[in-house]
Amino acid sequence: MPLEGEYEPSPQKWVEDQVALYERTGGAEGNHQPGGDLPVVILTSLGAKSGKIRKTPLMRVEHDGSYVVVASLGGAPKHPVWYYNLKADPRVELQDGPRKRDMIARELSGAEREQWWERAVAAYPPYADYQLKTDRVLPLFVVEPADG
Ligand code: F42
Repeated sequence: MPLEGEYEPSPQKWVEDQVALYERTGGAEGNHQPGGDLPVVILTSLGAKSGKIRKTPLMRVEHDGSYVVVASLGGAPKHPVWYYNLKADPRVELQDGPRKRDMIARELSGAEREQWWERAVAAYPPYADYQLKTDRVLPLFVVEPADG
């Protein structure tokens, strides 16, 4: 069931623009990280305080139909705000290219986190540098199809 609510674009114009381009072209454009050529997905979440629809470009790390999203924020000392949305309500939507699906996000720990961390770093090596930059343990969420 798609999330319902009023879409509130990111206050970061380049993020707002990338989301609009990605959605307008079905992921054919706006599908790389700034200045790079690695694939990106769009995660839709519900604002934990506002209840608004939030859309966040994130690196695409996929395995057997599930994805991992990394709340890295470039290794900043604080979590990105979307982290709190997923903690408050695990129902998300993930758009990968032209396909947008209802998904459930679950924060990872232990061996399962390690397995997905390896996949994330393999897909986007800068994640390893980001983790070295901060004492904060970068949160990982596995994002799985809501219909199992
Ligand atoms: N960020 C990552 O953390 N990991 C990635 O892998 C990643 C990849 C990526 C690829 C391409 C690209 O263009 C950007 C990429 N980013 C990546 C950056 C990502 O898209 C976000 O811009 C970044 O993670 C920051 O997310 P943020 O949610 O902290 O954004 C802030 C600026 C924001 O949107 N703030 C809003 C505001 O109005 O200030 C509020 C957003 C929000 O969700 N508010 C909640 C609400 O209720 O509406 C409140 C939540 C709460 O409890 O406080």
